[in-house]
Amino acid sequence: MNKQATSNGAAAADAAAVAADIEAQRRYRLAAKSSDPQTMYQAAAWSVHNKLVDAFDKTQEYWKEKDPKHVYYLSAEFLMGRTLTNAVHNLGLEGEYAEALKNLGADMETVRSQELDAALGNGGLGRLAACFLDSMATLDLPGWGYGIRYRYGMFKQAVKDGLQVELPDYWLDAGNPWEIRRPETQFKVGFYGSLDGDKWTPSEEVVAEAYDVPIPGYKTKTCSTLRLWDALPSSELDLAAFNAGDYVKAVELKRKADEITAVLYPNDATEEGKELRLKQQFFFVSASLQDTIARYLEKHSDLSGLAEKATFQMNDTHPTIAVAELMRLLIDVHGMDSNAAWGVTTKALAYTNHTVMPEALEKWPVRVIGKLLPRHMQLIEQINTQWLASIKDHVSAKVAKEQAAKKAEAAAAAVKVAAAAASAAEGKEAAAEEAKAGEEVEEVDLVAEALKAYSIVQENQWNKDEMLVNMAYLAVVGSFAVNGVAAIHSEIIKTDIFPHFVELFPQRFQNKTNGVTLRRWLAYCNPELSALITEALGTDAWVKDATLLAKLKPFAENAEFRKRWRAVKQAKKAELAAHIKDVTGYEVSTNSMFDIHVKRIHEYKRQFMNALSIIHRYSEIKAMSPEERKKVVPRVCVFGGKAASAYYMAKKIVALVLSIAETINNDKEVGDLLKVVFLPNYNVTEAELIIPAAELSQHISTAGTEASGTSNMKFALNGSFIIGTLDGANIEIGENTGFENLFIFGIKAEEINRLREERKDFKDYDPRFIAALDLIKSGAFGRPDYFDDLVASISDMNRGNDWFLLANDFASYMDAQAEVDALYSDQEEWTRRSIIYTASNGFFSSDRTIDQYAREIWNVQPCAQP
Ligand code: 9GP
Repeated sequence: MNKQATSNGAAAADAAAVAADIEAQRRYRLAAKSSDPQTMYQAAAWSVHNKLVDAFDKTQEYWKEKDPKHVYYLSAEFLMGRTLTNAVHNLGLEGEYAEALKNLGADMETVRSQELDAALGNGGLGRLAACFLDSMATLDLPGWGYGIRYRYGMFKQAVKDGLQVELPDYWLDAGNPWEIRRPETQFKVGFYGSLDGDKWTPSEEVVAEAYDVPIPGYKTKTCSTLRLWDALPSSELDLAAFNAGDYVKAVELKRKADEITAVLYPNDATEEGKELRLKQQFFFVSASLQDTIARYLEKHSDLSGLAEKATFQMNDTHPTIAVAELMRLLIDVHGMDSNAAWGVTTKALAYTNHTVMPEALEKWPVRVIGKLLPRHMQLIEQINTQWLASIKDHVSAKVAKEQAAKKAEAAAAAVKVAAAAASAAEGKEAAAEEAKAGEEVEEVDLVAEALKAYSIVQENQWNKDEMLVNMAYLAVVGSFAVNGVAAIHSEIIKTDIFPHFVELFPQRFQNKTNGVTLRRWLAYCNPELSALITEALGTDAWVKDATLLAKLKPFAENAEFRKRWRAVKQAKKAELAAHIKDVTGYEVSTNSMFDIHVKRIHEYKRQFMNALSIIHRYSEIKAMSPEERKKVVPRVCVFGGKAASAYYMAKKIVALVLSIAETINNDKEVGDLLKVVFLPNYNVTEAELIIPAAELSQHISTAGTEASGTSNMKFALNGSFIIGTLDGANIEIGENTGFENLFIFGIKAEEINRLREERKDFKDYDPRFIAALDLIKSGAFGRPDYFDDLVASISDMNRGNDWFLLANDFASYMDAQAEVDALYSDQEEWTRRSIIYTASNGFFSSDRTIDQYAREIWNVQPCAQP
């Protein structure tokens, strides 16, 4: 991929032009005299920015002229990470920029490390959205992302006194060269107020202002956009209040607007928090819909054909207020009648479900929606009423059928009773009559009762006085397509989350297995491995056509190739080891196996189970003789991930990992046989360093709980083994790689309900599991009281009761770990299979995923400039 800039005259001239451009940016845009790395980064970034603007304008002009159908990806999260490397590579200018910076006395690596991550996301959901944007542009698909320009994004995680602390992430502090402010693109968004019939008069208003983040495709002229909204007050200052000396009131509007775009996922435990989250969701959805409608109307006279030109993909439930907002815009603003509006809405919206975890299947209290968005609550009630009316016949028939079956059963029983009675004839008649009377009364209630399971507006099961809007149900009713993100997940949502809807329209439900962009997650983050792959295949075409990776398979049998493959892994491990030393002070040996567990910290992801297995390993090593210790496969166990600030147990898990690291790493007897590291502030940039260095990666969620996972794909593509459960995309990775190459353990998804019912007594747990818990309780890792609740959550019937079934899986997890050690001892075989991982998983390119979305859901065609 690397163009040989220096050996090629034209490229050298280009490098000179790039250098002149970088200089001009430094001198005139930044007015800087110094050449420190931050200044050079800014200058280089602004220079790339200009090239992106050119590409962006040409693409958008072309699309405007051709008027192709677009997809609009509505997402509360976009976890973009850094941009510089990605942009120069996608533009094909990496050689020129590296050379130009060198000529200016700077170095690309130092310069690029100055960039702060755009962490406008939490985890897999947000990073998936970012990968999708890259693939849409690369495939020349007319598509935009729409989201919020959070000023602080996700918090910055630090460690203090062995605990996670959350710090604000000032990612915009030094300015952001990757965005274009669009003061000419503004829309008003209203909240609260009153309803007169169906006429809504909001009492608060903010202005949404657009910022475009250009998204260059790889080896194409296409450059699309991620449009992020900032909130401005409808008037900067209340001058009357200011003059009257009420300064707080004078700036109140500004404060309220600022609040909307301050942080991702404000804590919604309080009523105010809930309102703010809904406000954020409505804010970006309304602005995005108004924006697309305005652009559509530049070319078309009315909105009846909107769905032929636009699909809005709702990423999880966060943007699902779009169902009501699109209806409102069509009816109230554009004068469409409500039936026609419903037709357009349900043809334009599609919904992706990303989880079965209740916390992300949002349910907003009717009270909160009614107060913040009274017109939308009215529309949701109307949608629900009509929806329930439309299915009443179906539900009645279903109830009648069920009743008939029961009746037949009851009649048979009644006959038996009657036969036994003294007067058979009398008894029979009386029993039959009795059964009939009972059923008639019951049937009426039964239909109403059965309809509740389909209702968008539902009673809160914990508080009978509160009614909730089930946003996922609203999304399913308001969309033409609903999809899950891995094969198993798409089945689980059909059976467990939306069974009533599947029964009505099975064809609406689909699967789109996730993917990741091979540009960022292999080509750019692992240039050494990339170069080796390109050399072996004789082409870099695999960066765009991931199926070509399969041609690597024969190289797994080549000893010389394996040696080079191992050397690359060793180099990446050395980079990570240096980083670990920098950040934590711990020295780790690159002769150890690098065993990585990085993802959001959550009980279902079971970092706790990994921690317990490490405690067991530690105890085992301690108990060994020096001879036995020689046989131990040394490991460096690396953890990374943020615990949501209000997630009590997750924060304890972080603390536990930090505590065991402290004890084990300082135990001289154990030395290099076992090291434990918690790398703080796991983000995209950290992942780009960690993943290429991994030899084993952990994806050990309780089966049925992880929708897909996407880091498993990134690890596999970088030749890392997977130890994991039969969950999410692990299953499809197993199908592609061969299950014999994965370390699979644990229960199956279909077993979890039964096992939750049948949980054992603590004393019957695996003794190694009990011993590990005992060691925590004994204070061997410090603060025994602090971990009390965490330990209780998996060992106390009354306090958590091991909901995620760690105890059930522990023994087979330990067996799988033993297999890992055995295979690692055979480095030739280990390397052979590592190559097989990379060669087998081209399927998980997000280009494949997006191509499927485009063809099977969006009906959007590529539109490339000639
Ligand atoms: O937890 C899922 C993860 O399994 C999946 O890979 C990712 C992208 O589809 O979405 C995550 N879901 C969320 O973060 C919230 O629904």
